[in-house]
Amino acid sequence: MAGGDRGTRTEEGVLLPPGQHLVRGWPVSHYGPVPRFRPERWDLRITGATADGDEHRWNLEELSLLPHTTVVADLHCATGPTSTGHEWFGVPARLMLELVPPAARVTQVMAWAEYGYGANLRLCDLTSRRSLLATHHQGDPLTAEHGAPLRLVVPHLYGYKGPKWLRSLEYLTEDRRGFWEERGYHRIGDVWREQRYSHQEEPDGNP
Ligand SMILES: Nc1nc2c(c(=O)[nH]1)N[C@H]1C(S)=C(S)[C@@H](COP(=O)(O)O)O[C@H]1N2
Ligand SMILES: [Mo]
Repeated sequence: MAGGDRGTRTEEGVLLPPGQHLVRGWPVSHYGPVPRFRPERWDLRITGATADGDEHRWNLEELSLLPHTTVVADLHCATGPTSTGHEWFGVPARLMLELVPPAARVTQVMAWAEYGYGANLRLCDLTSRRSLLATHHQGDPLTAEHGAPLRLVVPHLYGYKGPKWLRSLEYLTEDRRGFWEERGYHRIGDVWREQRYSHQEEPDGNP
């Protein structure tokens, strides 16, 4: 069974993480307004403690020239709903970390979206085989409300760990909390361990 011995199998054959319920379709869920996409101004940046000390940037065309892959995954919101069967297409997050290696002292990464939304992630969650910087969903470009032109997808973590409208990855050398992590949500957010709330965090956890 994927993800260990937790979770329940629904009548539809979907393996649900503990405490989640199945929803039909694909709800839109985020805090704040949907940003307007301005292609001429848009870039993706990798900043912070890079091994070479430099900031790296890609525009959408440069990003589209990188190797892409498809990942089919469910999307688990930490408030309970799970939507299923999402086919994401994009650049493996692991590839970005290979192109721009973090300095040895980097402990985690802040994934930043438009309007200052951020999610802190461990390096191991980003280098996980199924983590993706997605541009497409079920073969079509992402819609504005679902994160166009780019969103982070980390299938084994709750939805709040996957910023829509992704703009940068910042390599961090100290512990920092993202938007929902500062508002009572878990700093790791593993759905199969039901790491939903910050009060569940263990003091010796990593990061
Ligand atoms: N920029 C940004 N990304 C975000 C959020 C947000 O508020 N802002 N909410 C997250 C949460 S809590 C969830 S569950 C998913 C929902 O994605 P969906 O609207 O495509 O279903 O987006 C995530 N990405
Ligand atoms: Mo969510």
